[in-house]
Amino acid sequence: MNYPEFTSEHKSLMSKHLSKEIFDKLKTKQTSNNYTLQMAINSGLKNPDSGIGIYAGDKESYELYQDLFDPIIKEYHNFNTNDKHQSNLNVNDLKAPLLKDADDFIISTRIRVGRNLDQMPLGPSISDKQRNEIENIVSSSLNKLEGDLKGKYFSLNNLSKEDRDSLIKDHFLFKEGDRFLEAASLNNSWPENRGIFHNVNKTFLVWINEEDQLRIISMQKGGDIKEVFERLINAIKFLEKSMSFSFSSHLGYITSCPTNLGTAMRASVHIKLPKLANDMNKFENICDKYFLQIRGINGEHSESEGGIYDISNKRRLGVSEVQCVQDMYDGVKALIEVEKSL
Ligand code: ADP
Ligand code: DAR
Repeated sequence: MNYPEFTSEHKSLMSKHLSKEIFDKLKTKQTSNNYTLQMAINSGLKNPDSGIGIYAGDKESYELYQDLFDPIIKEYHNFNTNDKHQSNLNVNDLKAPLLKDADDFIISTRIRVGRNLDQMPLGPSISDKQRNEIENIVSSSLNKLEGDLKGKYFSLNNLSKEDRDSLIKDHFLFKEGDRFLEAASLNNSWPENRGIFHNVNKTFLVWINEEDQLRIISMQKGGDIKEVFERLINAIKFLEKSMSFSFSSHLGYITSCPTNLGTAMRASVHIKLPKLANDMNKFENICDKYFLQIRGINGEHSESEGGIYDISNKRRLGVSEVQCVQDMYDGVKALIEVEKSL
């Protein structure tokens, strides 16, 4: 493999930090899962518009290729090589009384975490056999859930196109892997061993073998952020009884994309802010102050519609799960106050 010819088109943190010196040091290495530097950066090379441009194929990748991952993690998360990550999933530490205007502005609330099984490589380098094993381990555990988490697992192969499209339209199911995931080998053998578990009310869902091996999701209409968080915590604690998730004291929960490291949590609301939508400078300044990210309402790389935005925490690594949700709550409260004042 020759040193890539990066051009001004390449916008990713990978292209910014992959010097010829680092490339020459890492280009012949491979992890115990035979995951190479070329595999790690392929998505960023094939998609020059990538923001990050690199994926890990296993927990080992973050150490073996740390000369490249560390400056990317530092720039994205403001997190240093020797920093430690602390998890906190105690809902009692969250200060989030129901916002009195919640239902006037907040259409829905969703909090998700990514998880990967400790004994497996990550999605970019797992085999078809391992992906099948993961689906069996996770779905059989989920099918033992009781109470309001009780539900059913649906493999993509067993869902009609109409049902798949309806679940995607209603924001419950992932879209088929995009070109970034495709070039990272995360769509390999699609749709085999991919699927979704959900309870009757679709307030608790788990995606299996998308970008991470699990995406554990709690969501509901309205703005009761604490109730959504509590349901997610209960589900995580149940799953932890029957499976061990990949975790390190430095990087927290290990994920295929470095942007999700740490808590692997995105806590979001779909919120109506039509007046702030007319003053994006003010809107973005408030979001920056509260460490919030603005997205469209159909997931990543989508646009806002009708003055409705997906607002979520930007910080994931070096802060706890409680802090991620607190960031989102405090920011959403501030946005509503400003929207009301305009
Ligand atoms: P992730 O948050 O897991 O990284 P995306 O941002 O792509 O994934 O969103 C996945 C799906 O979840 C999309 O259909 C998106 O519209 C939906 N979604 C995200 N946040 C909310 C929310 N607060 N309420 C309803 N749906 C949401
Ligand atoms: N599209 C890739 C990943 C960005 C972060 N989003 C994830 N992980 N879904 C990029 O490098 O832009």
